[in-house]
Amino acid sequence: MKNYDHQKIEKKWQKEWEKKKIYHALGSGKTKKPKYYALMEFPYPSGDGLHTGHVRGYTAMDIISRKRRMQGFNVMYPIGWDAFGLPTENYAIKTGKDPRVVTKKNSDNFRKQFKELGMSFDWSTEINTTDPKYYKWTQWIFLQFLKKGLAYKKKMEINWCPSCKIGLANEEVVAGCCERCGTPVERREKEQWMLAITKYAERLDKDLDEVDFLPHIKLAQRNWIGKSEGAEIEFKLFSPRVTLGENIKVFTTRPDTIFGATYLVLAPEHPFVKELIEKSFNKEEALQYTVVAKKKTEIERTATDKIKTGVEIKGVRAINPANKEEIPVWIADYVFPHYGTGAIMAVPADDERDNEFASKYNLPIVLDYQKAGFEDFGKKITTFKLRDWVFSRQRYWGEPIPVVHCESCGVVPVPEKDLPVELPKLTGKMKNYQPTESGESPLANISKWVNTECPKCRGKAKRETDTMPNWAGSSWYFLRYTDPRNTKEFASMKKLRYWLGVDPVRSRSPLGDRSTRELARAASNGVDWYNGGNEHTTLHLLYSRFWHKFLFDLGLVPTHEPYKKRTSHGLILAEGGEKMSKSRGNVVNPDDIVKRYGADTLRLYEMFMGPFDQAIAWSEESIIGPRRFLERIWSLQYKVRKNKKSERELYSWHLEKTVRKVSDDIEAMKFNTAISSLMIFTNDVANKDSIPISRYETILKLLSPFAPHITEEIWRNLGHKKSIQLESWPKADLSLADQEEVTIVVQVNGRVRGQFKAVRNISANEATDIAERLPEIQKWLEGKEKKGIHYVEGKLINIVV
Ligand code: ANZ
Ligand code: ZN
Repeated sequence: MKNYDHQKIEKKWQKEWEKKKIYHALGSGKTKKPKYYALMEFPYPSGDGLHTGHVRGYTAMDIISRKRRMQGFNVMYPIGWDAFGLPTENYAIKTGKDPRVVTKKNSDNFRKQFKELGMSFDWSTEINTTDPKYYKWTQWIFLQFLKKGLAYKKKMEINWCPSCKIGLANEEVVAGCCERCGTPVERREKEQWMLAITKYAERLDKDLDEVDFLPHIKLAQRNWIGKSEGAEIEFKLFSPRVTLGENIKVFTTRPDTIFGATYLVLAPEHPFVKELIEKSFNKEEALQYTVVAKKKTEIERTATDKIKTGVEIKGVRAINPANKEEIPVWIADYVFPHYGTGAIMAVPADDERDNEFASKYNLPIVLDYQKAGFEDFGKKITTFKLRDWVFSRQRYWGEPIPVVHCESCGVVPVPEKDLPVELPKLTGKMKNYQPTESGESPLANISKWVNTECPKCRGKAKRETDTMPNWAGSSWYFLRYTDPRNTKEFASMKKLRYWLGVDPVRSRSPLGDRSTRELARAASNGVDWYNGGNEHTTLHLLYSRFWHKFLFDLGLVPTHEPYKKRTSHGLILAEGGEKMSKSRGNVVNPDDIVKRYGADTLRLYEMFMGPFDQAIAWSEESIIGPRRFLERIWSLQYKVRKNKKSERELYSWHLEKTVRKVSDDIEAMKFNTAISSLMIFTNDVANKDSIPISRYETILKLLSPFAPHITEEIWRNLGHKKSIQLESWPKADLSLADQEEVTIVVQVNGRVRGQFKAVRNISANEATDIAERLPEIQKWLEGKEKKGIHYVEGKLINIVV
């Protein structure tokens, strides 16, 4: 009996699989198998290497992919590197290295690690967002946004991290601090490139109905988009000194409360504020308030525990259109400039925020007011919390925004034939480039690169020095995988159609009157299954849906949603339940585990450690369980009985139930319970002196997506010439699975008089029939009148006489 030598086995099969290209996805027309596109978010190749947290999500999609191949699909499970971004740039600056060199080294390491984990990636489609051949198309897509007026420049108050020296999107600010380094964020005004994602808000919200995302993912997207339906109501303004021309529009979701509106509130940033203050009696005081309020971050303003502040615009009044009463007008920072109309009618009787404010400033609270009909005042409007996307970064390591600024022509897009606009190589003193104090990109200092010629008038022009945010390359990468080496288009429609399926909305007519939504659900469209981190539920997921819809509108992609199904996994925490981080020094490197226990054990452990969607703490001690299980599987090969004795013995209800359970649990991402059912079955047979080969082979097949190396080795030891992964997935014989044999106890008048064996799901009638025929029962029934039957399924039957 040979020992289970994981190091030897794993290296051997990884080499063999690569040589035989068994994970290569075939193109359209090359196979009759149905396609399956399985995707896991591509990693940022950091200097720390892949950690055990990464392994969880990739292993999960690897299991799905391997099962799908065995189910007869042509599977693509691709991988690449989302490699632009700050950590690499900061590290490069610190060490004086070129970020390209750093990126190459890091991604080489990630690749090696992934291979050692036995991931069934199709390496022929590997991509890297920092490759100019890739970001050429990221820039090209940006130019399409520009052409359609969806990319624009705007002076913006931005969140500024004084430590990273970078502008942050709202999404990158967590509790008032920089998401990356934790430094408190400041406000700064800067010209920024923006992408008009709000133009797609309605569709991004509505089309969630059509996709199969986990409920909490849909909810998070909906909350982020923040669609709200209500009414816009106009209030006339007047002041004793002047007549005011324009009315104030307020947004309310409760027009029925208008009779209870006792004052108006404007956001400090409301466009009327400046002029109204001019006309007020308390100019100084009001002005002072707006200056202070505008300095606060949004986080400070939204904090619910904070004491509300505001100032009245004295001398300016409004008329409540419902009861024609004169009401005061205030400025307060609990009203936000970018939501609704930036102004509200305050109903302190029914709105908590208004109530708190009114109590503080002694404003009237009318409790008993008349309710209006919802339709009586109002123009119906819809508003969204979603804002346009700040698309500029003032850093080196990102895609250059492909426009030039010409002295006479203004902003001119770089002609498509001149793409990519490559980042300048770092030579000489540029090697020590730093983000600038002024907030300009370090690219601004590279005059040779910046100074260029206007493509329109050939006059002097300067290149845009802002680069794109690190969310750009990931907004369309799943499209590039389908056609990664295309130099003419970001991906050909033919390949996109094959891998994403055809959009049901476009091809709806032949199916007559079925609703679009129904069709969309029924049709195969988009990436079949996309798994990723919960932290990307609102940003990356929404951004990529937005880009995809935009490309759909241009006729460049075949579906209007990119992902058919989206799931997410919980984090792996360090031992003791803390977050794994380099600074805490508690990061577990998978390389050590792979060396000591093997990739199969690590994969199995990570899938077994707890429910997939929940955060779970690493525990070195617990790895031993999965390792022992694999050793048991290994030793069973020496107990195999090859001569098939009888059909009855070959199949058992327990095996069939295990097949069914593992198959179903993988689909539901209940990997932990799938594994435990395999363990239970194995324990069951391990106690016997031999195992029929067909049962053993079924177990190996079920285990192979989880532990591909050991199962492959044993499979070949059993004499098979081809890979176990080319076998088909076991099908449960459901009739057998239901035929578990149980012992049914027979009682007469509540006393046990006998028993018999039957299948668990035997009906009450059948059970009665058998019970009454048993000789040991018959003697208790003879000559007596039957009064009733009590049957407990699969357990007990009581005959009352
Ligand atoms: C009167 C009222 C009475 C309101 C009542 C609520 C309850 P959602 O549901 O989140 O969309 N509001 C409107 N614009 C605002 C802004 N820019 N900043 C802060 N608050 C604003 O919230 C809509 C409600 O939030 C609106 O309905 C408005 O207050 C307030 F018993 O109007 B309501
Ligand atoms: Zn010009």
